[in-house]
Amino acid sequence: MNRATQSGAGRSAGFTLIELLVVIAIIGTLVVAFAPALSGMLSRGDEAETEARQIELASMVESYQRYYGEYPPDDLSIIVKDKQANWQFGADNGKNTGIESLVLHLSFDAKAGGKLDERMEWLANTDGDKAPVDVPLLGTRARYEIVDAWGTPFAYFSATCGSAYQGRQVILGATIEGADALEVFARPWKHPETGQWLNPRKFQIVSAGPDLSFNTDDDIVYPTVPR
Ligand SMILES: [Ca+2]
Ligand SMILES: [Ca+2]
Repeated sequence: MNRATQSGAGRSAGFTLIELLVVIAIIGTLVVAFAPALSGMLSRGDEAETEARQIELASMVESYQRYYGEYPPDDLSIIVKDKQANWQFGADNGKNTGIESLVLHLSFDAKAGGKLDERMEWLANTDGDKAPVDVPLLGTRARYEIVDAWGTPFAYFSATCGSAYQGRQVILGATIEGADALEVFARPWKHPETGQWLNPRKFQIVSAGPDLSFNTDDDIVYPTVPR
């Protein structure tokens, strides 16, 4: 009786070891098989987060337009309203200009629709520049950009100052660990079929997407580019 029990226990331990190895092998196979799908799911999560930021931001831009009668400019040298004329932008380094202008214009007056002080996690200062005085509402001299889910500043284009959008902007992109930030160029989008500007006379908010480069197929554009 005793011998039979011991023998059974020995077999059971043996099977457990084999089963363990089989389970490890199965897990390994599953990880290899589903890693691309998992990566794709994470990427889609970043895309959804980026789109959500664009939609909320667009709502702030429309609120600003309803309040001031014009869209926020994408050029820091342009002061749209008298009440902002005394505010000091400081010297422009030519980087991230459109989105920095948007941050500043949304940060002058809470009644104009800007709620960026509630979205500080969206803000980064990839080029490290500063204004001579604190930015109203944000309470800091940092000239912030609004970034997408990959940490690249959005490109903000406004057609307020003419029927056409201005040319390219220089964006200092996401910092990859151990490397200098990437300096990339962004251009406003045109409708692929008509060749006309997307959202004419209004604005565009463009994310470089997962490839961190602008004007490529994975860009996430507000409003959406028909493809
Ligand atoms: Ca900046
Ligand atoms: Ca891209």
